[in-house]
Amino acid sequence: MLKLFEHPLSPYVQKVKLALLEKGIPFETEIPDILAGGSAEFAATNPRLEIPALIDGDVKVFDSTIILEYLEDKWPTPAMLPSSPAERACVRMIEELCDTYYEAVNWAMYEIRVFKRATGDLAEMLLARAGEQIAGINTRLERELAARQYFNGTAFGWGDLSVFPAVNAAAFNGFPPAAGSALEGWLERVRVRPSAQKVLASAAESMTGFDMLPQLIASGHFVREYRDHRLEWMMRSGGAQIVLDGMAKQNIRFSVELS
Ligand SMILES: N[C@@H](CCC(=O)N[C@@H](CS)C(=O)NCC(=O)O)C(=O)O
Repeated sequence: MLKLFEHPLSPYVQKVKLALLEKGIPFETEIPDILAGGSAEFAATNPRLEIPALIDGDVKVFDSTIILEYLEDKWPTPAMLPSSPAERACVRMIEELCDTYYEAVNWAMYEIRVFKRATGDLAEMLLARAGEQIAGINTRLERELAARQYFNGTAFGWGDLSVFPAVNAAAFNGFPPAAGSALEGWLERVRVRPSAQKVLASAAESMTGFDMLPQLIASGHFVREYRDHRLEWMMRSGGAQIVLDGMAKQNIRFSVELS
């Protein structure tokens, strides 16, 4: 059986789980202890020590997009990618925007609200920036969706499983799609799918004990990876001091140096 290294709140993991569930592929899950370096099996599956990472027999795959490609290649039906090259390029570009732009905004809100990297005026300012950015990307997604039922066209697919974790997390954090918008209708349509219901149920379950997280961060027992677009979000949105504090307290990390 496939084994997925995961955490139920990770939007990248949620993309992969949605594809597995929509395709009806059985899989088991394990939450790796990233702080302790993960198991040897996890480290061998993803040298970056990030989730998601997938094991299929002798095959080890990391990175949500590459895992989605692998699943599509090996289990082509039901197809998550549309059939024409232009439509395929379109949903991949939507995925790219969600993975490298939208995701960072949601991640930053967790850093501030749950991990308490900032409080008071700084927190308020950063959350206001996040709200403006979400309004911007939701407007863009509204244009992409246009009059279609799904980002994939007439059926749920790659575009939808890429957008859902992002728009849903923003809504959960108090920034839902505009009332009466096509994006709002789309979110309601996707939320009731059995695959999305499963993903949301395990995400909700994983949130117990979250009130302990600020203490774990402050004590240096919990370290989060700041890389790429996430690091950029902090720097450009006014959180440079958060990055410097995290480096000084060693409760942030950058990506693993490969050997
Ligand atoms: N590009 C990767 C990104 C994966 C990623 O950043 N995962 C986060 C969880 S959402 C992670 O594992 N971070 C490790 C850490 O914070 O130590 C993908 O698409 O899979």
